[in-house]
Amino acid sequence: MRTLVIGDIHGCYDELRLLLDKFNPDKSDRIFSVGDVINRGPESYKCISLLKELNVVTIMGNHEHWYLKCYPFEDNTVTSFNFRRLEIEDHIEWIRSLPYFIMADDFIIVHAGFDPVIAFKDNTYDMLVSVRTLEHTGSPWFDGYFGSKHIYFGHWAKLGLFFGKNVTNLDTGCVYGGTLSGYIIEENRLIQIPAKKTYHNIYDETL
Ligand SMILES: [Mn+2]
Repeated sequence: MRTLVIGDIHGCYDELRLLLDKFNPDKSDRIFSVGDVINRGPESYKCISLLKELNVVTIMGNHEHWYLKCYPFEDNTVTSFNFRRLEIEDHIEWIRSLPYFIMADDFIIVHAGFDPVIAFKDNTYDMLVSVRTLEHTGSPWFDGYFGSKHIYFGHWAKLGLFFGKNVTNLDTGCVYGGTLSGYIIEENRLIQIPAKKTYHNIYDETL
C-alpha cells in the first residue's frame, strides 16, 4: 500500500493525468489531494471528474471553500476568483462533501495549515484553508509547529516545494507554469510533472 499526496491542481488536467500515470496506482494504494482542484487553470470540471473516478480523497481548498460561500452566484462570474459557475456546478455536492483536513495516525493533510498556538480542532475553517504567515508572529505558521504528525499541505506556491522537519508544502505552482507535485509517503519519493504552459500569473496569487 502506497499513499500519494497531490499538491494544488487548479484545473491542470493534462498534468494531473500524467502525474497519476506516473504513480500508476493499484487497488491497494490511496491518493489524497490537498485541495484547490479548481479555478485559474483550464479544466476544473475534468479534474474533479477524474478525482471522483479514482476515489481521490480531496481536502477542501480555499478556492472550493470560496466557491461554496459564493454559491449560488448572482451572475456567472465572481471577480476575485473569476471562475464560471456553470463550469463545475454539476459537482457541487462533491465540493460540499470535502473534509477540511484528514488526520491519520502519523500525518495530517490540510490545504494551508493552522495556528499551532490553538488546538488543531479549534482552528477555523478559514484558517485551515488560507493561513500562510501568522498575524501574531509574522512568521510561517509551521515555525511554531512541533507536533509529531507530519503535515502535508499546499496553498503556498510562492514558498514552493518545502520539506521541513515535520511539514511538507506540495504546492509547486503548476498553474503558474511551475510543476504539479505528488509525494509518495512510504517511499519518501517526490514525483513531478512540469506545466505545459503558464496558465495564470503568479503575482495574482493573493488568495
Ligand atoms: Mn492554490
